[in-house]
Amino acid sequence: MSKLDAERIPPELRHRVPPGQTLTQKWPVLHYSGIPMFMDMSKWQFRVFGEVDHPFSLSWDEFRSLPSVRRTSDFHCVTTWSRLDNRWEGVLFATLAERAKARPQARYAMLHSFDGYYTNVPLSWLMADDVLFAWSHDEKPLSEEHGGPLRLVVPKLYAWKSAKWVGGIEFMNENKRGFWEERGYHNRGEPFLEERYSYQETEETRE
Ligand SMILES: Nc1nc2c(c(=O)[nH]1)N[C@H]1C(S)=C(S)[C@@H](COP(=O)(O)O)O[C@H]1N2
Ligand SMILES: [Mo]
Repeated sequence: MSKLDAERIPPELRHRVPPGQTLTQKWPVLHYSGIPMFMDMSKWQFRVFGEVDHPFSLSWDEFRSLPSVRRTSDFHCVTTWSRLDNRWEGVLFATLAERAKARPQARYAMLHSFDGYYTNVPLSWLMADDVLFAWSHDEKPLSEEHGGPLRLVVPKLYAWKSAKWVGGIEFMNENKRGFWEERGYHNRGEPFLEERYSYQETEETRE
């Protein structure tokens, strides 16, 4: 971020804006391919599988009847924009992990989306109280272009970890790389440490 950009950020917000980021009120749309079509929500299914004692699938109605929460959080995209104070409503990742009885040796998850996208996140980050599968943003139903009917939100990692059109969680013993993580992006992606690219990885963040 240039000095001028940094100066445009109001002083009281600066601690919330990671290095190299600028603020936007708009909400840019970014994805690698197209928006998947959900012609028929009666066929939508959310799958929880892998290293769990109790794998399960949920229909849309079943997913919507899980206990839900509201959270307000900031969103940081690696392409250098940040959008503060997004209001989300949905189901905590932890609610699904507890229901699936993730095995003790499961330390990572791959999030799978209906457009073929996938992204990996350590469970220690996903179990945080601000990580949720959201169907609503700023009091409106989540639009298709932003991942509706359902997306993951991981506020403390770069936005490519927040899988849109998400349809499944795979619990894993070992970390595998996701779509962008295989294409030069950082395995972890912590914005305040500016973990943008894979060449910045350390022993700890690569495993
Ligand atoms: N399913 C899916 N999720 C995705 C992506 C994608 O291509 N497919 N792109 C990611 C990237 S790179 C970013 S920056 C954010 C952008 O979210 P937005 O379009 O809602 O701003 O979605 C992430 N989630
Ligand atoms: Mo991105």
